[in-house]
Amino acid sequence: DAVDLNGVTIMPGHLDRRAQEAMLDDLRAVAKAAPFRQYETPGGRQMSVRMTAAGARGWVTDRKGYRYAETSFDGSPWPDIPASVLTVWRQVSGVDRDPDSCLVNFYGEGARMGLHQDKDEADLHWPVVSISLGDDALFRVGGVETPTPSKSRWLKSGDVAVIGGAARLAWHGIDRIKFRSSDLLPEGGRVNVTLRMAG
Ligand code: MD3
Ligand code: FE
Repeated sequence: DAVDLNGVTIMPGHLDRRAQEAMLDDLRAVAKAAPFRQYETPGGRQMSVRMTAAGARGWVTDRKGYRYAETSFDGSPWPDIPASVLTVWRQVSGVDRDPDSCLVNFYGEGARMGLHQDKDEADLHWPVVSISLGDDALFRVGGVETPTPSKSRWLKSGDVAVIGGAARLAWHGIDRIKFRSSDLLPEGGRVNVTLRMAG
């Protein structure tokens, strides 16, 4: 059953093992066309998470700033959002328009994502859908005004989260992953897919 964490709705085990494997295959094809990269923040720090994207727009960052780009780093359009991923959005988002942006995050050993707010999207009323694959990750959600106080929960492979309403602007991050806690990725690590309406 669904779990609420400061307004974020988590659906543990939404995807069974077969669906996780099929989605991972689709995401490997995305990463073949648009390879994972370690982006630089505007402040000049390298992120520990590796990223790529699918859809009309992909979130990127470099010294110039955070933004949505219509092309990947080699100048070509991002690959299409896989059908397996769109299916989850249609099941859980509660809206009848498909997302234009699919960010794919890869967490290797030691990768983390500091507390932040997602506000680079043009219209913040649309929900965000997040899908976790692979290793367990300690997810943290704070408030909308301040990062603390916060609540945390381990996200596991196959868990899906829907973020809408007031929680859309909540501070959140990934404290750490439990490397090799899942055998979904033979090489270890965690893949997170976030679906958004960016444009
Ligand atoms: C809560 N990704 O890519 S997904 C991100 O697991 C990001 O890779 C994390 O935060 C990850 O921006 C967390 C769950 C999530 C996504 C968006 C949110 C939680 C959110 C937006 C607002 C509040
Ligand atoms: Fe985020």
